Amino acid sequence: MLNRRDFITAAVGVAAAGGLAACAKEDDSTGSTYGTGKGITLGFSQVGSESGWRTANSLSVKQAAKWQGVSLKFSDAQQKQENQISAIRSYIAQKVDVIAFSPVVVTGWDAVLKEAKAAKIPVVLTDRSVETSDPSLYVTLVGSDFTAEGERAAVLLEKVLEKAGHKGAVKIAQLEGTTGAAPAIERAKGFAKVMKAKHPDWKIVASQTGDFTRAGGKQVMAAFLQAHPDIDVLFAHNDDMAIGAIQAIEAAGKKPGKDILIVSIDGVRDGFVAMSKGKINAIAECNPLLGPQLMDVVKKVHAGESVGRWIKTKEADFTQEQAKAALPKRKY
Ligand code: GZL
Repeated sequence: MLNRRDFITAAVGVAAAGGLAACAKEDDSTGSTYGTGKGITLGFSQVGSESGWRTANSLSVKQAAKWQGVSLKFSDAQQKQENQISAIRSYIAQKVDVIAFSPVVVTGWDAVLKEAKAAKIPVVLTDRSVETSDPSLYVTLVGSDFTAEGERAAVLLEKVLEKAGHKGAVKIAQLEGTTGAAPAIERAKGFAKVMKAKHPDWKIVASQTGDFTRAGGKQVMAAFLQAHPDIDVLFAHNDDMAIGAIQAIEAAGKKPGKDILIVSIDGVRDGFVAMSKGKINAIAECNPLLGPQLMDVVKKVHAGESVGRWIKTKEADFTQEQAKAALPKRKY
């Protein structure tokens, strides 16, 4: 039997919990309203689990679906296009209401997207885009501007070089993302555009894919250092490859962030930790928290409402000075 004090404590606890639950129903602080996706079944094919960015992205999609009451069928393709195509075919067979996916590479989707169109199932792209001969094969893309991210990384490198007092030629190694993936193609393009327009003394002396993974970044950076011991800068298409490269740089007896300046893209927690330790000099953020925007689009598409062709995510740039202060507030 509860005594009076315990009873009041318990009652207050229940009321508080109820209150929290009640106020939580109004807003998940991302502007989406609670439970308005009930009755919708979404088939989602995820690239894989190759990076910290991908982990945060998958969690965001799952949490947003739960919050909005969308019934989510989720598959992890282990970075294989054939697995994504199989998953999409399975969603078509299950007659889901909407299909969404993050295409591992840009090409090879027309056939399966035509099957979805024939089955009258709308398709939403998230994160990465596709090249297609028929724009009607998908409704919209919810994701970042990767070319702009490459340009932003180059502008961050300008600041990093100035702060380091670097004079003269700049020898750059580039760790590319997955071959054929939109972020890899477009980040390289954006970076090269700024180089060509403003920096004749910058030269990319080595460039190879590390497949967006830590292991890939470490292995390829070790090879880079063998062939080019005088590299000044590493431009990595994501933090996970940069973190792998840091291990190779330190194994070669060099100081990452000092002997070799590092600029990366993503802004995952471990990237911020490396920046706060002085091992990465700057990061152009690529926001993985696409879940709420995706669910809002899915609801609109299901209701037959029109949506924009490209729903871009908001993101910022961070230098070492900002890293420590920003770290506690990072959501991923
Ligand atoms: C970018 C995303 C990329 C990240 C990597 O939107 O597709 O894939 O930059 C991830 O970390 O593996």
